[in-house]
Amino acid sequence: MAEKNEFIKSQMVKKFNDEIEKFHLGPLWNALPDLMNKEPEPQAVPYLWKWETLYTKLMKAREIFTPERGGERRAIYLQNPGLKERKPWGWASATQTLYAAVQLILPGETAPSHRHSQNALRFISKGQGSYTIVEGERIFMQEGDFLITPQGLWHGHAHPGDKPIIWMDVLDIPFVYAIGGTFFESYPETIQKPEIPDNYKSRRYPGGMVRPVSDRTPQIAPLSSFRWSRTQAALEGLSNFEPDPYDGYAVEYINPSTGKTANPNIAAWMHKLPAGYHSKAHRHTSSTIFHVFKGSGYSVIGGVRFAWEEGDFFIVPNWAWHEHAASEDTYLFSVSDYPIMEKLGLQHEESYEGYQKIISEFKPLLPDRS
Ligand code: GTQ
Ligand code: FE2
Repeated sequence: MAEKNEFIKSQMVKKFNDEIEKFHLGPLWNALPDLMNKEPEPQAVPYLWKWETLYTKLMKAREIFTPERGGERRAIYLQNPGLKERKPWGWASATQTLYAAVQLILPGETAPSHRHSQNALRFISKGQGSYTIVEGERIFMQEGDFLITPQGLWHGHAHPGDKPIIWMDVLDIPFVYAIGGTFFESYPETIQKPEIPDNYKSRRYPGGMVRPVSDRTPQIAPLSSFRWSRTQAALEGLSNFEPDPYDGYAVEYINPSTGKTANPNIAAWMHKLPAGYHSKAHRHTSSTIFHVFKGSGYSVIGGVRFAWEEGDFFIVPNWAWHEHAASEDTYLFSVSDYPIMEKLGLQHEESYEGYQKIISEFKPLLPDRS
C-alpha cells in the first residue's frame, strides 16, 4: 500500500514538473543536488598540448591566414575538451574563465589595432623583434617577456624583425562572456601610430622596487611590459630562500601603482623549479594554465601523470589536486583566475596528505606525420 502511494506521488510530481516547464518554470526539488553540489565539480578537464603540435599547426596556419580586419590575429586557441559542448560560455575556453592561445606573426605583418572589454596578456615563447602598440606605446618583445593589455586599451601588433615570433595570449573571454560584459571596437586606422617614446613604461621602471612618485595614484597599466632579465633576476634572488611548497620559487607580476596583479582578473606568475624539486599536492578554486618556458618534468593532476617539456601547455582545472616535479632546472609560466575568485570571495584552498597515487599516464596528441 505504502509502495503504491509512493508510485502515485512520483507520477504526480513528474506530471507537475512537465506542466510547469511549458510556462518556463522549474521545480527546485529536482535541480538542487546538481545546482548546489557539495564542492566544485569543474567541467574543465586536466589537459596538455605538446609544443610540437601547436608549432606544426601554426606553421600550417601561416599558409591559410594573414592577420586582417575581422579575423584580427593568427592565433590558435586551446580548447578544453571538457568545455567544448558547453556553448556559449564554454566556447574557446581553456578553463571555465580563461581563454589561451598561441599567436604567430611573421616579419612585415601587421595585426590591426582594436580594443575590447576583456583583459589580455602575452608571454613571449619563441622569437623577438615584433612590437605591440598599446595606447600609442610601442613595446618591443623579447623571449620571456610578459606584456599586458588591460581592458579597454587600444592595441595592435606589427613585426619589423626578421624571424617569425610566437607568443602566448591569455584573456578572460569566457568569464566576460558569461557575465554579459563583452564589448569590442576596431581602431579607425589599421594600426595606431606611436604617441609616446618606444618602451616608455618599462624604461620608467628600471629598478622594479621604486616607482615614479606620480604613479602613487592607481593606474590600470603604469608598467606594460616585464622584461625576462628582471624576472629571472628576481627568481635568482629568491633562490637563497626556501621554495614555496606548492609553487617552487615563484614571483607574481604586479601593477606597481597598486601592488595588485598586473592585470585585473588574471594573475600571472613565473615559477622556477630546480632540478629534483617535487612540490606538495594541493587544490584550489582558481584554475590555472601552465606554459613550460624552459625545462622538463611532470605534473600529477587528479592522479594522472602529465609529462611536459619546453613549449608545452597544460591545464589544472579548478579544484583538481595537483603537484609538480622538475627533471631539470625549469621555468614554468602560469596564469590563473585567482583575482576573480578572490574578488568574489570564492578563493579556497586545501592541501593533500603526501603525494598522489598515479593511476594513469596522459597520452598527448601529436601532429600527423604525413
Ligand atoms: O592579440 O589582441 O588570442 O584580441 C584573442 C583576442 C589575441 C589580440 C587573441 C585578441 C588577441
Ligand atoms: Fe585584442
